[in-house]
Amino acid sequence: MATALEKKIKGMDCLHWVNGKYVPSISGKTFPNINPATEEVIGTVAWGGTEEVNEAVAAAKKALKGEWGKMPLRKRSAILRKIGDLILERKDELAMLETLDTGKPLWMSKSIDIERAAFNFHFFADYMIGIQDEAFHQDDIAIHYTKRKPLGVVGLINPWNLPLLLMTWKLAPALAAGNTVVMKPSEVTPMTATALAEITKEAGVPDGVVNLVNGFGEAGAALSQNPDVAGIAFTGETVTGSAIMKASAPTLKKLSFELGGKNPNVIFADADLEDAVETTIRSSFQNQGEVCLCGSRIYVERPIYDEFVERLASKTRELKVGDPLDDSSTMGSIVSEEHYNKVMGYLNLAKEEGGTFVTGGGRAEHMEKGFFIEPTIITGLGDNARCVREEIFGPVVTIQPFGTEEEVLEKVNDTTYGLSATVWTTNLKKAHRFAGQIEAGIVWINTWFLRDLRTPFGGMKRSGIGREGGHHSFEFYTETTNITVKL
Ligand code: NAD
Ligand code: 6OD
Repeated sequence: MATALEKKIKGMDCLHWVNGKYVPSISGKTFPNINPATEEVIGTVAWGGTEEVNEAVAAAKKALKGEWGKMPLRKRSAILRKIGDLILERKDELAMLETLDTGKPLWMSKSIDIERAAFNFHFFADYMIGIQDEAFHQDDIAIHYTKRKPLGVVGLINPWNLPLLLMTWKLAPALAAGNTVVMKPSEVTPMTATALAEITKEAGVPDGVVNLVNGFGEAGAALSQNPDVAGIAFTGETVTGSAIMKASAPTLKKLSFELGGKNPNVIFADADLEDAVETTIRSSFQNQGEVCLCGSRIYVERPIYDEFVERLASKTRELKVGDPLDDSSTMGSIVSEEHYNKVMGYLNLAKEEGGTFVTGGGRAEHMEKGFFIEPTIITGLGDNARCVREEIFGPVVTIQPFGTEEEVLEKVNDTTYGLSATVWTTNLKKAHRFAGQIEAGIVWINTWFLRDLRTPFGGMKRSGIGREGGHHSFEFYTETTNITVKL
């Protein structure tokens, strides 16, 4: 259960953060922030648009010329480490804000979102020290070497599902590389990023280096259009990625996109079934299924199909959808009314498409208020059903049987997305052979969402452009000059 301290935190009003200070919108306009688990208003959010974005970008541009970019590496690294430390010091408060904003269980906010947000800073504080440049001097004619420079002012635009985890996943490497930034959190979940802004100042980040504008898509669009923004790191829907690419085209910004997915989870007959079922519960329903990596298309080899469906359904019925502040809840509410309606729309569609609900199929009726949906397993849908092809981004999975490796590989790759995939088999040769043919940026074998922050993270096809993590993040957040010295 939530502690007394956490119960006291009821939300907060969110302003913008420009040049080291919280500021309201120029127009004074705000919009309400709703707790999706109670439908109560928990604060107001400053409504930023082009004017606010332009001010924030101007502050970030000015700060580029200041001490930040010139700061010795060790000092900048120490500041990043301190941000991580301060996030951990404020873990209970930040976790509460995250839960009030998203509806996810508080224990999850603490043990996953906020822990990882701190680790993002600790990781990049260390990693930045080891970044290497290149040098070539094979003959006596010249020496060639590269020098990395910050990209410049970078826009960080993020979604609502893992708000602080994803914002810090971009902010930490952006700062490590010496950039200045304008953050644009989701309008649905503004609180932790807004709190993070002042944490960066407390840790020693100079004014103007970190800025934040709250608001809707128009604020993100203004960032994408601003000629002084050198790059946009965006996580969100594929269609929003297209809009950002279009808006950024006239000023040819560098883009890093982490977009949607419809990730396959393939279970071969020789899999360790117990492990596959346990992990599939997580990969289907963790964070209410609102994780871009969730394996929402499950394919099971025919000899074990019935047993797998039965075992997964039985474990799914043990999940407890409930009050996010209650530690015994395994799932909380969907993030917003709008998203709840979208997911419910897909459940209605599944019925029309001829699907069978093995579990769930609608609202969690025992919850009087809030946007709660039962974990839902659907069988009986064909490959062309919209629920099998489109990203639902909720606690909904489909299961289909397959006969051969070739057949399932075709199904796995028959999608415009290419973010991640999971494969379950105890046959090592098959695991490697199959994984190597999957058109996705990330493939997990006999596990799911097991992360090492040095590895490339991102999707192919319409699931993204570029990779984040380790040196891949530095490739995005820096520009390189090659210098040649004639001998
Ligand atoms: P979204 O695309 O609707 O919004 C994301 C952000 O973009 C928000 O801050 C929003 O205000 C802003 N935005 C909206 N319109 C914009 C525009 N025209 N220009 C610039 N910015 C704009 O996404 P969402 O609904 O918040 O998040 C869910 C989506 O995010 C899902 O598709 C999910 O798969 C994806 N996602 C992907 C990853 C990944 O790593 N690939 C991670 C998390 C979420
Ligand atoms: O673990 C990460 O680094 C990451 N970017 C996770 C994204 C999850 C999507 O919802």
